Amino acid sequence: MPRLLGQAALLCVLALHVSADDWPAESFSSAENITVSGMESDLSGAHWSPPDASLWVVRQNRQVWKLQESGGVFSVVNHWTNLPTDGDLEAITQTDPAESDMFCVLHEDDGTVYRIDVSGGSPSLVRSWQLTLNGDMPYESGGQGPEGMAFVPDEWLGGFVDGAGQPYTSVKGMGGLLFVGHQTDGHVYVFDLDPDSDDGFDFVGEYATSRDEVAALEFDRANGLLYMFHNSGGTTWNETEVTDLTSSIDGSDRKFTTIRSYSAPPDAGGNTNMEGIALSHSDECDVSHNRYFFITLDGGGSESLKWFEEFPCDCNANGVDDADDIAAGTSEDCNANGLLDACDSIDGGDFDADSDVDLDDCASFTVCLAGPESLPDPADAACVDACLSAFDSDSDNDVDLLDFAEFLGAFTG
Ligand SMILES: [Ca+2]
Ligand SMILES: [Ca+2]
Ligand SMILES: [Ca+2]
Ligand SMILES: [Ca+2]
Repeated sequence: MPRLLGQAALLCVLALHVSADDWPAESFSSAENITVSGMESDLSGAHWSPPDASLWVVRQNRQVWKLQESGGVFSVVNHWTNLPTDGDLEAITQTDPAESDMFCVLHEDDGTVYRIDVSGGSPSLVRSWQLTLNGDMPYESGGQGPEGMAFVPDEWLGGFVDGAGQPYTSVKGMGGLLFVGHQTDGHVYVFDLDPDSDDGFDFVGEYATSRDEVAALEFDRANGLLYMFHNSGGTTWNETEVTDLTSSIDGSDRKFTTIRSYSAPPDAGGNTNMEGIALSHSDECDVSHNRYFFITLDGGGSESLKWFEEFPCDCNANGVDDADDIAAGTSEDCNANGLLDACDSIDGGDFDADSDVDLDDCASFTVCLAGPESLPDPADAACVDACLSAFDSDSDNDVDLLDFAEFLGAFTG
């Protein structure tokens, strides 16, 4: 084959699978090991709950732990055993994170989702839905079954369509849809659950991903992106694929749009049977624009649950890490609170977007003050817009003493 033609053919092959970016957070060995006794084998799924900043972890044999951070350490605040479910649990999520005593777990064999209430201390079964019942989603076969689960509220389903390509939001009463990732073919199956009826659900659609295995799903309620974790089933590869839930026809499948992919941490050695992920949401970023990412390992022994603190935020959901947005000059963080200003609400005198108008905001006012009919002149010229959003109350493109009078009126201290 002529050399150029050969190169073109190679490029076409490469284009079939867009290679993942390097793991963006700290190394596996640098990440905190937060494994506790009892997690050393068969740990399978994880979920992050923003309202009380809790991490939920499920083990195959009907056990769930809830952990919270205090003083830089994650420790167990609850541990439930013998859940009223079948045996092989592989994923955990919440349909409403504000309900801090309710969660759902997924049974791998037949794809049953159990909704559990722990408000009474011991776990009680609220509802169950066997999602394989009507043949929409395959049972486990040859060790390959439904392994990942995430709930997506209706407000984030604007670009989502059902299997027929039609816009779809929930109609059964749950306020969103349940996404289930399957190890066979790496497809995601979406269901509309009836909260009041055992086995009451509608099948919404089946979606291909960029890999032929899905081990875990986690949805970020702050940026509307779904994080899909692929595990080759052993030591070959692990990858996090990010989708905005839009999809298109790809051969005989409908396939989710991939806006980003990350390789897994490369230094986990042979210990790469990663089966679960959780991540804090992109409105929980630190000042370096990073957040938490957790990985569970099946058979990881004393290192079965790892906590990474440097996973990048993407609060504006553009597939670009926010720190890179800032470096490229496409976005700013003028109030230095870790969120891109486009993700903040900077207005009404509240420059640092912390829901008050106080002396901190007053200090920023003095930086932005340039007098009548002059654009603000902050040290970072890219922050003119942030000055105007916060302080130009009469919308005449200056920050002057007329605006200061309004600022004083809004002062909350
Ligand atoms: Ca971004
Ligand atoms: Ca900001
Ligand atoms: Ca403020
Ligand atoms: Ca003004």
